[in-house]
Amino acid sequence: MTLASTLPLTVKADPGDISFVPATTALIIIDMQRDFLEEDGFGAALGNQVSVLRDCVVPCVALLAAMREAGITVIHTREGHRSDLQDVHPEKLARCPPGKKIGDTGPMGRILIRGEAGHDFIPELLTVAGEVIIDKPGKGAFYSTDLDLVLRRQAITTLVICGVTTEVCVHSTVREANDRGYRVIVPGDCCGSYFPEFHSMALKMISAQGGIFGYTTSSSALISVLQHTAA
Ligand code: TIU
Repeated sequence: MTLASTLPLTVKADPGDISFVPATTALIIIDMQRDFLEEDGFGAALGNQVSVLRDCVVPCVALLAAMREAGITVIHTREGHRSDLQDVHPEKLARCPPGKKIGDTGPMGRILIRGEAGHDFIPELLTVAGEVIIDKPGKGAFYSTDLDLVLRRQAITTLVICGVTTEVCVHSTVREANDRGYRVIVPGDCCGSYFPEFHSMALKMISAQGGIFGYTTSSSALISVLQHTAA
């Protein structure tokens, strides 16, 4: 296993180029689950056209490979709930359509329930041994999880955050991370939304005002600095 470098790298980003140290950086891939990216899952139950999300899969796969190669910590999150629904706020349930609520049975098993086929990661982005999985009941990955503990134990200070959807779970996590003092870098092409206009505005919101929540960049910019160092 590669040990991540302690030397800083600088990546082209908005609102300005930003440095990060591989050894104190984690890649957090948000909710690349079948329930969001495939037909008949939670995303579709909410009335969304899920095929729109798939553009971010190939860039995510490439970024994940480069991060693994560089020895950078990788964390995957999944949105989902206990089978007895004890961890679903009634308010969240109330906003699901009848017959397609969280816990109802769909073609990929019970919608957004841990252990069901739809709750699992898409086959392109499966985990490997040693990578932490955070099962989260909310949109933000810090809410009601041990993510902050896992990161602080490894002295992680920079988070590269990507996944789906840009303006919902990615944004919630970016905001939570920013408030906790992490440096946040978001590769925009590794994020996806059911609404293209929300995707682009959500990315702009992160880097506006001098980087109010963090930095935005691309997978190719990150991969090129990581590979340059590895060579
Ligand atoms: N509906 C939507 O855009 N997103 C979610 O419900 N969860 C995540 O973003 N993962």
